[in-house]
Amino acid sequence: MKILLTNDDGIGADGLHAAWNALKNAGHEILVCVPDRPRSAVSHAITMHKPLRVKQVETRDGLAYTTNGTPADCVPMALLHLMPQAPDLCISGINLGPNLGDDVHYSGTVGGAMEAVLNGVPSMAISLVTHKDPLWHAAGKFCAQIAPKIGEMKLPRDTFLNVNVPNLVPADIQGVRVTSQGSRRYKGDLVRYEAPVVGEYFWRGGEVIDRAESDDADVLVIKDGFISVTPIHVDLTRRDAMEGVAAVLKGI
Ligand SMILES: [Mn+2]
Repeated sequence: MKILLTNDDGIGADGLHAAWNALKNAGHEILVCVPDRPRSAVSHAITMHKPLRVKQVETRDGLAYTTNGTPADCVPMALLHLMPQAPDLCISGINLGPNLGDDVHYSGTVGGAMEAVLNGVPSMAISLVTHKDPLWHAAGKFCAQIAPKIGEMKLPRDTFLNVNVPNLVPADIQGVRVTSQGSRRYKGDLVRYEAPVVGEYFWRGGEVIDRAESDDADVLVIKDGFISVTPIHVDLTRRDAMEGVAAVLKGI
C-alpha cells in the first residue's frame, strides 16, 4: 500500500519513526510529511496568513518532508505537491499521549487524520496512552496489522478511525475493542502562577475527569489494557436534538 504518514509531534518524534519502521517492514511504501517542530494541540488549524514552506530532510529512517505548518497543512501539501498518486491510507501518529474522549477536539494528531478524510483519503489517528517511558512496539505493530484492513471496514463517507494503544508490551495487550468516544474533561485547567520579574502567568493543566455514558467508551476500555478503535465522523450534528430545536423555532 501507499501510505501517507503525518503527525503533530514533529519530525523529531520517536512515535513517527515507530510507525514508519513498522509500516516499512511490512512492505508498504511510505511518504512522510510532518511539521518541522512539535505542534500538539493545534487541532485542525491551518496556516492562512503566512507562507507555507516544505523541505526535504534526511532522517535516520530515510528522506522525509517537513512543513512549517500544522498536520492539517502537511496532508494537502503531500496530496497536492508530493505524491503523484493519491495514497491508499493516511496514518497520523503515533502520538506521544492519549487522544481519548474530548481530546479529539484539541488533538493535532486527530486533525491530520480528519484533514485526510476530508480529502477523500481513508485515515487513522493513532496515539500511545502515556506521556513518559513510551513502549512503541505494540502501537507500531498495530499500525502494520490494521493498515491493510481499513479498506474492508467499508467506513461511511467522512469517517476515520481514532486509535489509542495502552503503554504495554505486545504480550500484555488484552485485545482490540471498537469503542465510542467517551468524555474527558480537564478540571480547573488554567492555573495561575507567579514568576519572578515577569509576574503573573497561567498554564494549562488540571485534573483529568473521565466520564463514560456507555460501557464501550474509549476512556474505559483503555484502562483494561485493550487497544481502543473509535470510528469518528466529521459531522458533529446531534440529530436527536433537531426536533426540539425545530419545535421552539416554529414559534419565532
Ligand atoms: Mn502530539
